[in-house]
Amino acid sequence: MDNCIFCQIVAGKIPSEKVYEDDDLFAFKDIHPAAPTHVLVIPKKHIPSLMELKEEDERLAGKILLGVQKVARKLGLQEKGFRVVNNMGEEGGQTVYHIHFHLLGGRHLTWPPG
Ligand code: D5M
Repeated sequence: MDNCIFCQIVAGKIPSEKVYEDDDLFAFKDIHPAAPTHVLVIPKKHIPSLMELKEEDERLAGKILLGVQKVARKLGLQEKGFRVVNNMGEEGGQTVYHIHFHLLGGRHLTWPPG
C-alpha cells in the first residue's frame, strides 16, 4: 500500500529503528515512546486493523503473537513483565491503519488505561 506509513517502513522507504524482522513480521521502535521500551510489532502484509483480519490470516495472527514473545525475550522483558496493546478504530485510539501491536515495558504500567 503506497500511502501506508508502516508499509513504507517495511519497504525501507521511511527509516525506522528495527528490532526484529522475519519473512512475515517487522518490529521497530515507536517514534513516540510511552514507556522505556516501546516497540511496534506488525505483519508485513497490509491489514488495516484487527477487524480486517480474515480466516485466511489465522496462521499469521498466531505468528504475530509468537513474534511479540520473541521481541519481548530479545529485549529482556520477560522477567519483569510487559504489556501488549492493539488499538482498534477511533475510540480505541488507532491512528495508523496498518494493524500493529504495541509492546510496552521497562516501567510499572498502570491500569486501567486512559
Ligand atoms: O499507534 C500508532 C503508533 O505509531 C504511535 O504510537 C506512533 C507510531 N508511529 C507513527 N509513525 C511512526 C514512525 N514513522 N516510526 C515509528 N513509529 C511511528 P496507534 O495504536 O495507531 O495510535
